[in-house]
Amino acid sequence: MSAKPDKSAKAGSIELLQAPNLPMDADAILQDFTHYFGRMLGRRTIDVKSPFLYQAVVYAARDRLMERWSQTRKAAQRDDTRRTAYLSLEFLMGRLLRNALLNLGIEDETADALNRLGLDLEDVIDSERDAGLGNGGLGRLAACFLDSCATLSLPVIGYGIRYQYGMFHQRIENGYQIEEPDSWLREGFPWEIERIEYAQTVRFGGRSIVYEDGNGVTRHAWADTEDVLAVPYDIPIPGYRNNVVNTLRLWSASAPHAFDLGEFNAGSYADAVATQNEAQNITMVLYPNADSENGQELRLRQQYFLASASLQDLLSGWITRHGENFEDFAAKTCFQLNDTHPAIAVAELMRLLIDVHELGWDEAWAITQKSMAYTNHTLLPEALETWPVSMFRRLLPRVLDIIYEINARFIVEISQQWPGDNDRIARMSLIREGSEPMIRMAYLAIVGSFSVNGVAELHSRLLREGLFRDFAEMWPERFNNKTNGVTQRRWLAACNKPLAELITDKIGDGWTTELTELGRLAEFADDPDFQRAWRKVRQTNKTRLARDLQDRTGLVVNPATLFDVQVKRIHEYKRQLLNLLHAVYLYQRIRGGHETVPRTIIIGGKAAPGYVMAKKIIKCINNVSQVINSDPAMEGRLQLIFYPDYNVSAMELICPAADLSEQISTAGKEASGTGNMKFMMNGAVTIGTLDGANVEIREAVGEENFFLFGLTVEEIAELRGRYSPSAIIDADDGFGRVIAMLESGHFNRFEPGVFDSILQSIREPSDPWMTAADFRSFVDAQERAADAYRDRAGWTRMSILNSASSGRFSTDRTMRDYNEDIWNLDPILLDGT
Ligand code: 26V
Repeated sequence: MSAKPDKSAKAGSIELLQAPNLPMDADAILQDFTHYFGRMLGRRTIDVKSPFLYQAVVYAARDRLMERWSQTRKAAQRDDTRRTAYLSLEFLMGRLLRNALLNLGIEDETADALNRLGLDLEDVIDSERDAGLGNGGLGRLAACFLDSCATLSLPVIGYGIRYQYGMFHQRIENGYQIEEPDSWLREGFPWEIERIEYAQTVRFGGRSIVYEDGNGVTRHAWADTEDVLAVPYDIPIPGYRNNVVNTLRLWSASAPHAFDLGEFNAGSYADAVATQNEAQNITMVLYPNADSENGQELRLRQQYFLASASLQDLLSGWITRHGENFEDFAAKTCFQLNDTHPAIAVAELMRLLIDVHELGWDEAWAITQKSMAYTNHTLLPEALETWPVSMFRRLLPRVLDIIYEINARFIVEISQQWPGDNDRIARMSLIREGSEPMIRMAYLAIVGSFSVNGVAELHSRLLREGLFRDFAEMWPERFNNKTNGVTQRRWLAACNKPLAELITDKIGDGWTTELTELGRLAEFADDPDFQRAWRKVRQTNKTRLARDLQDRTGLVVNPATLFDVQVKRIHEYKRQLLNLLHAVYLYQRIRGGHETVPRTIIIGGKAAPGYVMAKKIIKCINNVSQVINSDPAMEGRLQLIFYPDYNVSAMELICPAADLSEQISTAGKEASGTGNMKFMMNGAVTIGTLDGANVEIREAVGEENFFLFGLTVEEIAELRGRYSPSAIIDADDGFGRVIAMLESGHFNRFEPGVFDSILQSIREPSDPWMTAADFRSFVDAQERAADAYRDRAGWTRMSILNSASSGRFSTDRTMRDYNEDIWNLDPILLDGT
């Protein structure tokens, strides 16, 4: 690399010449690894356990991303094309190393280099900690989106928060979940680059003031604020073998000055240092989604911090390129809001355009409405965000003014369209009146956006017809569906290499960037040789998972059994309880002498620390598991295992090994699901309700290759009000015995009463999840699945067809859909491509 004066660079600055891309062979990688390990990290002894091996490998790989990264930035800069900022409080990235090597195409070369030192790349890959900056589906979806956007060369930048503590680790003690902090940054995170030069100031508190500027124009300002510095850390997001490297920019909070001089001079040194601490608190910890965490002030600070820092960042880039001319801003910028979490960006963009850049209201509103797009990820009413007006007034007074103004103008619009319809105004108002008036963030997002989408066909329909009905009536053209997906690079190529190789041998490797190519596997679904190879791979994967299960739980698992898997956050609507009731049912049947297909039921997932019922469910699964697994009569027939500390890396081991994928939520409650897609892609067969993307999965694979059960959305609605779970239990002997055994205290001899609340919830006529209603139909579907599993060839065929039919569920397709209907981005054109 050398330097030269560059006319395009800022006056007085010198631009480094673009260096040629680094060599990708094992020799060169080994040389760089040695340099980083020995000279940069200052280590001499190669010990398999050392975290510095991993760091040195990352630096060697990162070097190979660096030139491509700056080339990507340059190309976007040069062409000044339209771009999208994906705003999300969560990016559940998991491990990054294997993915980076895969996308760069240097996995073998890196393994080779390490081999020469007697090291195994797999061990190094396994030593990486998960970047657990998300709760579950919503955060992982954002991570899959980034991979697909880079692969499609779409100019999309992710904006998020660099939490010091990500998703907690889960330990199980006496069956109970114990949370442990995830200090994932402790040994350093070698992927990130701090960019202090792009730090932004975010303001809180103070008061909103009105003044007249020099030209006699009335202006607003925000005075006496407490300021926090937002420092960006950039993570490279490589596309699959296309030389594109996009950016995930995560903001970290710190005090604007190391010391507040006023306080320092007043002698309060400790208070001055504490100020630093207060600022850092904003990005200290990821919130787990639970009711009890709703309405927390620190969470609102996080949301505003992300929105404000990201918008300022984008605006300052704009001004560098265009000066204070915002005419084309909306044509060249799109903000995609990942749920309502960053929805405050609607008001913040207005504030920045009006107060800082001195645009008029109408001009600012036109820009905002043309650039914002909102994705909804849940229908659960308790998950819809509202914030107390009083909290806004204290924390963000000027932003509150703007929300009131948006609402006032919106209400005028409603009354023009529906004169005198005051009920409608009350229903739609951004403010829910009451003793504690609340701001409805979803409504703010809808009013401020040109696009509102759900994440599966059913979910989008329910949004239009139910939750957002009034809004869909007012602006039908705004509402659309974008069915979720997952990236096949991580969720097949990287996590299931044996299957990926088998598939590629058969149909070539086109599927890595065009997943519908998998459809060509269908013609081999009955081919005995292919079936045998397919089964062999699946057996290998099941053995690998069995080993992992033994490491984690001490239980010995037989890989020849049917692996029946449900892994996801623990929530009542996902009905892990229904799964557990079935386990007890099987237990009783087997004790009664009934022979069935040997089965290993695996349930994994975290409960939000404040979600009491979810934690009880974990305890109950563990207690039942204890009884089943220690009963000699179950030996070789039934095992129930709770998988502790479920996370992204765990899913990479689990989904290639599952036979049966449990997607058993109450119809109408799971917006989409994405685990369902990972399982399907890897050849698991789904047992599920007509909920979320299950509907589309079943359509794609055919009803004969899907175990359907349960009430539909309409049937659930129809049953409400006359639902009588106790009557259902009384009328069904098998079900009655299951409940009786649970109620007898058989599974909690030493802790009487611990499961009372769970059992009560099942018997509750107002049970929103209607577990009892679906029990018998679930058990029947499970029996059909077991029968099908007995027929080896028949099951293998179903397994192959599931994988073959998963083409639609790639985030490459999802991102093309977003791009065609919402973003309209041109792909990045790199020099020489
Ligand atoms: C949030 C909260 C917040 C407080 C009250 C309890 C509660 C319960 C659930 C949630 C979920 C937040 C949104 C979310 O994670 N949705 C998930 O998004 C996935 C990606 O679109 C989708 O596949 C899942 O079905 C959906 O649950």
